[in-house]
Amino acid sequence: MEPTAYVGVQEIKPLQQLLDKVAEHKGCGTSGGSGKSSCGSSAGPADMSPEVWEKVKNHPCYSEEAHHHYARMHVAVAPACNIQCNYCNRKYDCANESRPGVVSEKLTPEQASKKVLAVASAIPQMTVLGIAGPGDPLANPEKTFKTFELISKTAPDIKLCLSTNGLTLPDHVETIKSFNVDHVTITINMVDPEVGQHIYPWIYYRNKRWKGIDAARILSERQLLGLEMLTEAGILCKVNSVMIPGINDQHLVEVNRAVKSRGAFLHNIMPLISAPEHGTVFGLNGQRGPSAQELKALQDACEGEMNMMRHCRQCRADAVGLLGEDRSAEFTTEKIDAMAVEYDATTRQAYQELVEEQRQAKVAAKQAELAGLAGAESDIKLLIAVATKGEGKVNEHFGHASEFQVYELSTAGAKFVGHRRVDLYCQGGYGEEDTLPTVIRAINDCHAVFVAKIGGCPRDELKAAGIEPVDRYAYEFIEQSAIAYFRDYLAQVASGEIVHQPRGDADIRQGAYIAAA
Ligand code: CLF
Ligand code: SF4
Repeated sequence: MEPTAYVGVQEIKPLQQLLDKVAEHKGCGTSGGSGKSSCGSSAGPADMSPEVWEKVKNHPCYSEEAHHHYARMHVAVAPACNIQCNYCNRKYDCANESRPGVVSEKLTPEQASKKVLAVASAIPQMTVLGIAGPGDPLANPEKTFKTFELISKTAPDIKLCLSTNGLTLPDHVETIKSFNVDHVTITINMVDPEVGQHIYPWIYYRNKRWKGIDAARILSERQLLGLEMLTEAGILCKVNSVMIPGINDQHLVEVNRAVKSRGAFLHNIMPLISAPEHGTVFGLNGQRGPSAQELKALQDACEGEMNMMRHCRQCRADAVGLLGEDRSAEFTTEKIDAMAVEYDATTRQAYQELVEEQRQAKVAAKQAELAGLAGAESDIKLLIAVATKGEGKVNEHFGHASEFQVYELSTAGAKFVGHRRVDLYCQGGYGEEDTLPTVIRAINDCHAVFVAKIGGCPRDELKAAGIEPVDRYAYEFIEQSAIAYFRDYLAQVASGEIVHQPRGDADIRQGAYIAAA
């Protein structure tokens, strides 16, 4: 039986230290009510040049807004790695872009190419192919670039994306350019070798194994050089950082500053996922991951400096589908071998045009609702959790949700600030009594949960925990509904009908990441 106590934000000492650091950090704010705080990965065409918007507008990782509508896929063609991270166990996929404990089916470039065509035909909103493991793509350059070569010939409308630890990145920038890879992610967890030595026990570089501070220094220099070279070449760079409380959590503010000054487009701070059963150094020595509010505080801290990604799902090296859904099991090698694959770019384009229409309707609905908040004055901010299966709508039942999307509501509007994985409450048509407390703990910092439908029992328990179940916006757009809810909430506070109370902290459900794998 897990404990049911909720952790108040004020009870977490490291979080307070982090907030102090934030206050010192010039340019950072906790994303005030200016509305400009939306310059996170939810940024739109008004926030960037037309060329950049063209690159990000249907990339589900580079645009939060796009991730409700467009899908990505990974092909696991890169098994080897040239460094060791303390949060990684080589039995599993690279934890720099995947949650630990997940094993992907390895493919040859030829198998990968066929898989991409099969997925692109079945999922016309799949716009991006990424290579993110299971080891480091640039420690396997032949396989990685061969895969890009095959796909750029057969499916030129698909964007190519790459994720690396950065050690050999400077050696490959020219090749990356030559394949028109527009998006590269580098995992940078530190810019100070003193910090780095606690994350990386060794690297293998220029035919030699380096350890400790030397290893961390070389890695950091190579990562930052690679970043500079890529941004100079006009390639959009995202930096991933794993937040490891007590090791690099406060330092990530400096990492943020360093990568921003070198032209990174987006910073994705992800929680450490660490459990003894993963067999990693951190898992075995009891290193904890951050709480939901610790993660959010750090992301807020860095947001004044640059675009922050908050919708990363730490997906598998063979992930397929919208972020947050996992359709990889539909596309195993065995199944693909049995498929007759026909790549039809015209049908894909027609489908994507429909997606764009829906997307524009969503944006228009949000803007119209936002007008109703104009002139409202209040410091109140609150979080809501939303059950959704895509399209930017409240369209999932409470019991069927494997994650909740979290929005922060303020007079600036509704802003996506994260997601929480949960175990399914409804199993085989019945509510799982044991699961409900874990779901509640995952959204414990939220004032309300928006759902398409909810049963009587979870409704009562949520209310008892102080979370309002809201089903009156079923199948409506999320942001429009959230703004309408917030307007009502402010009115109720103003009339004295309710008293605004801050909520506590919430869990990042580590176990659920594994269960969903
Ligand atoms: Fe894949 Fe990464 Fe490209 Fe996206 S994932 S290589 S940038 S296409 Fe996206 Fe997945 Fe997070 Fe990565 S949600 S783990 S950030
Ligand atoms: Fe593991 Fe990825 Fe780190 Fe390599 S770079 S050790 S595969 S987490």
